[in-house]
Amino acid sequence: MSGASTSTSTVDSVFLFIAGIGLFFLVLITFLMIYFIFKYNKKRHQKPEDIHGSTLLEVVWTVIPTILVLLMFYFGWKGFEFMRKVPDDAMTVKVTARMWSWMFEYENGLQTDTLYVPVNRPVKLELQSLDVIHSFFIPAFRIKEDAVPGIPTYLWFEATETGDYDVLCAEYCGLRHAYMLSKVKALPEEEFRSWFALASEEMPKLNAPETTSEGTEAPVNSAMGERLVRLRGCVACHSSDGSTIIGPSFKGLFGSTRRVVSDGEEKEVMADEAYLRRSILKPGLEVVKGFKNLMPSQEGQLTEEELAAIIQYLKGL
Ligand SMILES: [Cu+2]
Repeated sequence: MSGASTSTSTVDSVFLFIAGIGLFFLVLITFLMIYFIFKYNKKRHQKPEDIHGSTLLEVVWTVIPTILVLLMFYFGWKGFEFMRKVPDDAMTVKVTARMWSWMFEYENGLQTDTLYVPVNRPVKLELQSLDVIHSFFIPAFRIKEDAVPGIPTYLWFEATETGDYDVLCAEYCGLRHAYMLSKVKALPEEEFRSWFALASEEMPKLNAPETTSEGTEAPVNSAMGERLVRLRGCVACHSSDGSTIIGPSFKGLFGSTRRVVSDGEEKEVMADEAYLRRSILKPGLEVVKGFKNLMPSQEGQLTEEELAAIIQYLKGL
C-alpha cells in the first residue's frame, strides 16, 4: 500500500487488519444470533436443555481470540516502533505551538508559519508548547503527537508524494482551537533546496534596519514586525483590517484613545508606544473595555529588537 508518507501505509495496514477482524466477527456473531433465534425458538424446543460444557469448544474460543489479539498487538507494536525510531539522517525542524498558531524553525534559524519539506527525506519535528496542551496532527501522514508545556516531544515522517497537506491541532486548546491550522508543503528535493536558500537569504534582510527615503536609517524594520505578528500567532486574535476576532483590531490602534479596565477601574489611555509595549508584555494590566484578557504575556518571548519591530509595524496600521 502507498500513501502520502511512509507512516501512512504502516498505520493503514494495522487499522485495516483490526477493522477487518472486527467486521468479520460482527457479521459472524450477528448471523449466529439471528440463526439461533429461529433454531432454538420456544415453538420448536418446548423443553430447555442443560449443557454441561465442551472442552474442545472452550479451548477453541480461548485460543483463537488470544492469537488474534496478540497479532493485533504485534502489528500495532511494529508500527509504533517504526514511528518512534527517527532515522539518523533526518532533518530537524522545531515546532512551537501556542494559542493559536504553529511556528516552524529550521536548523539555521529560519522561521515560517508553513512547514516546507523535501519528499523522500525523513523529517524530525521537535515539539514544544508555550501555553497549554496542543496536538500536532497531519491526517494525511497519519501522525499525531501532543505538544505539552514543559515536556519536549517529537515525531517524524517521510513524505513520499509532493503536495499540500493539512496541519491541525487535535487537542481542544481554547476559543480559536478550530482555526489553529497550517500546511505542510512537500516539495521535490531540488525545489525545496531553492526555496530554503531563498528564504534563508531573505531572513537577514528582513531583520536589517530599513533605509528611509531621506537616506537615514530607521531604527527598526516594520517588515520584520509584520512577519513576527504572523509567526507568533498574534493574527489569530487581532485583525489588521478593523474587524474583531477575539481581541481588538490593530487597525488605527496607534495614537487612538482607549477605554481600558485596569485593576477593576475604568480609565482612558493614549495608545502610544509605551502603551503598545505594556499591552504586549503585560496584556492583563490594561484590558480594553468590552474584551476579556485571553492573551498570554509575551515577556521573555521577544527580544528587544523584535518588540521594537512589532511596534513599528503596528504604528503604520
Ligand atoms: Cu491547539
